[in-house]
Amino acid sequence: MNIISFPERTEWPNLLARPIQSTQQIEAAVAPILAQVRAGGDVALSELAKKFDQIDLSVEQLHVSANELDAAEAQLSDELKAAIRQAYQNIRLFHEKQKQPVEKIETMPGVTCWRKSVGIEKVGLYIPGGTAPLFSTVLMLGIPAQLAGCREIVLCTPSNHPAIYFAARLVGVTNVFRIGGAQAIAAMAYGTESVPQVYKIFGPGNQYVTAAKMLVAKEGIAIDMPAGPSEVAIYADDSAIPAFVAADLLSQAEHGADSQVLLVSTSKKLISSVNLTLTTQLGRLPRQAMAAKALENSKMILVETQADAIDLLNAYAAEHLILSIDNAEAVAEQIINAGSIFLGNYTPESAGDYASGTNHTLPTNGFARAYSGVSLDSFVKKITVQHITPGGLQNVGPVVEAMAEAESLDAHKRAVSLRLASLAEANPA
Ligand code: HSO
Ligand code: ZN
Repeated sequence: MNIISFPERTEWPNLLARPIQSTQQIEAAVAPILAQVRAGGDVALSELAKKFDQIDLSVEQLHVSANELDAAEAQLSDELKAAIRQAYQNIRLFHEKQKQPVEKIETMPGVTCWRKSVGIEKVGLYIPGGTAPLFSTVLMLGIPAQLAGCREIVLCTPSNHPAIYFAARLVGVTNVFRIGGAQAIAAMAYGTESVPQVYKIFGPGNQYVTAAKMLVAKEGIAIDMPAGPSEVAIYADDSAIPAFVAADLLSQAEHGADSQVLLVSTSKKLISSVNLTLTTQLGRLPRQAMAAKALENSKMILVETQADAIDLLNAYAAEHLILSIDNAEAVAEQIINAGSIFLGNYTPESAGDYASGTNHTLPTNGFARAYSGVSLDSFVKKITVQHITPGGLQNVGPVVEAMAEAESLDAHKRAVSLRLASLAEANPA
């Protein structure tokens, strides 16, 4: 892997830049697909399946039947089912604890305000087909949707992998459709004869799927976040175990040729050892071609001090950050930009990808500077509620009157003044 020693701070932006993705061309290719689905509904979906995926799918076959979903269970080993159920429980527990009790706040005597959480009524989950059947993502999106109380959970996937169907059943997906690509996003955004329209769309996908999500977002459909290729940054010192570090780098590199991994260290020795074992481990991977391509975009960076390492990592804002260092928890306190942090030698990112409990849908491409990963919050809206008593209005009313008058909004002021006057009339001093 590319090793860079002691780069100047002025070189950091270049060094940390993600491979550039030109979205314009892709958006131009995707826009007609969206229009076709919007106008043609189910028939368009079956035409597009033929055109792009060379599959004959009648309009009736778009919907995956309950029988097909149930049949998936018998096709999985008991071991895998037990693993999925355990992951389900851990993820559910972690997300369940994100529920916060409603707290009524009296901001002034007689003025009470609170927020209530309401699950987004209809949500759509997209699970890509492609080289890896991401049934773990069904859990990561479906569990918070289920906990949030979303009434309708629609899932589109071009894959018919039984584990995807099994996980869909576990999380209580209402309807599964055999639809992939940008057309799946269009189907959920606009609705068709068989696919219900949803209000928010979640899930990873290729550049076409991402472009489709961005386009429907402009039309007012909410999306989880702009998803880019997977990334991991690892900060390791001499307390790290080189073979573990290499394995973690490869675990993200194998996602795709466009993935990016980064190793940061103050130890030259550690960097050399990781580089050595990386080559050996890479040679043993079934997806080595893809991982090798990703490593071409990747770097090992030697820095002078821990302070440099922390600044660099905050500048990069990794989707995943592994701290394989002595004082990992203390350093984590100084990390201000990252999607998810993994501490110590025995916390591989894979644990978070599948089963420890945290969500694996995380901000990539530097979005961790301002975005959080998917959580229960992503599936709920918070509605504020307030109640003011007559006495409360006498307390807050004059404040509103003064401000409304200064903004030259007389009707606003009068909505208060009328009431205060009527109170004064009923209870003359
Ligand atoms: N690391 C991916 C999630 C994933 N890994 C799914 C394995 N399966 C993005 O966070
Ligand atoms: Zn992963």
